[in-house]
Amino acid sequence: MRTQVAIVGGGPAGLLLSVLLHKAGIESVVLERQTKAHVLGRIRAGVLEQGFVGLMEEAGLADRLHREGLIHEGLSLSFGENRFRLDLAGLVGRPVVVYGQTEVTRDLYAARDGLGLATEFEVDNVALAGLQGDAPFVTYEVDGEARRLDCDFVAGCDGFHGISRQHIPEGVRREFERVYPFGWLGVLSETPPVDEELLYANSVRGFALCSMRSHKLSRHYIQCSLSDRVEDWSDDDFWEELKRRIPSEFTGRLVTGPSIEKSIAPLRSFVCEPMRWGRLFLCGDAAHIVPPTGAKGLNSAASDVHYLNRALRRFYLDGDSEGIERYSEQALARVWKVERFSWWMTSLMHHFPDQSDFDLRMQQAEFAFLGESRAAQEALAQNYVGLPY
Ligand code: FAS
Ligand code: PHB
Repeated sequence: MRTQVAIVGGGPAGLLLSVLLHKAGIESVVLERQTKAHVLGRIRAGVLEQGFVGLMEEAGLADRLHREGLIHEGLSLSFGENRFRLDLAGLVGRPVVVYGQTEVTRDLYAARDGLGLATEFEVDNVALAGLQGDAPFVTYEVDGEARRLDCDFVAGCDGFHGISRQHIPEGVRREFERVYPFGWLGVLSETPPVDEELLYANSVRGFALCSMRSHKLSRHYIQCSLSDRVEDWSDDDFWEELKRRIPSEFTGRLVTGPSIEKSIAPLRSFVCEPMRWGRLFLCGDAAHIVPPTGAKGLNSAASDVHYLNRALRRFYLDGDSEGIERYSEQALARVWKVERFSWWMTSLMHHFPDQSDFDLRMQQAEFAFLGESRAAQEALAQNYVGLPY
């Protein structure tokens, strides 16, 4: 089989790239390790930057997003009983949209099916070859049958645990990582959100986040120990701990209920440089990971897609290779700013097991300054709504 762009990974990055390339008449094939049902069963991100919405509009996929997405013009941040509202729209003139990654992925798969775009599911033993030449190819198996996909370029959109990044030789690849000494225990429940907007809370007991997917579906998180297992937390224990971490003005409004999904996610900051090697381009979690505190994981996958889509269009439509040559430099310039913001917000809003009393005072002083300084709030808002592409 032959195509122009082989896309390894059928998550949001790979799917969005494939639809945008199709819009420009550029062929691609998506190779996905799991079944479609498995991919659609993942509960992950919940907040979209305007840049992401713009890409979905460019792909012609934003109708349901505009119908069902919740426009959020602000959010709350609390430290113990101290709380302030960050007026995103008032500070930087833009909101964010609350619309689950699951729905984004559903819209992307529906669009690809409607366009008749090729996806190979349950692929095994994917390997990349010829990346340093002008005729790369991908080998893989489906039901034990060996297959080969010849292409011009490979987009490695296969996430943190994928194989694409490993095809950049160790002597070429530089990896930067910080693993955080805690995880997030997340619960999805068919209960109304505690407030109209998101609440990020820090307390001496640790971080909590009150988010949502709709006015009837809530998504809550609490910081937990890395040694915790989901089965260690009953629903009641989760709700009681969440109440201890959010301001008392919210606890009375919190509607609890049975979890319909419960999972623990580890937190890490990670970047791989470069994001290109010959005809291979890394995109999304395959190249970088952020702690979800700043709601940037899915959104930084989108900015990579923007740069790669633009680079490949210049190559195929204008015969111009500059976008391809500059992809890694351009993508990384934004990735590192997003990494910094996500690290900063995680450092501010979590209780670190080894933190000293002085560290706690530093967190409290930074939080107090944020509450008083419009300039500090504007900087936070600029990052949260999304830095320019
Ligand atoms: P993905 O990991 O979504 O997709 C990669 C795809 O490649 C997967 O479908 C995988 O099955 C496939 N794949 C892997 N290896 C392969 C191979 N060898 N061959 C073929 N296919 C292969 N971000 C936020 O902004 N907010 C959040 O709250 C949030 N919560 C998260 C919770 C968890 C548990 C995780 C893991 C991530 C979370 N993220 C969150 C980040 C997440 O949303 C990612 O940023 C987003 O999924 C990135 O999309 P992709 O780059 O497409 O990677
Ligand atoms: C979510 O709704 O899952 C969510 C929202 C904001 C974050 C992280 C997760 O920062």
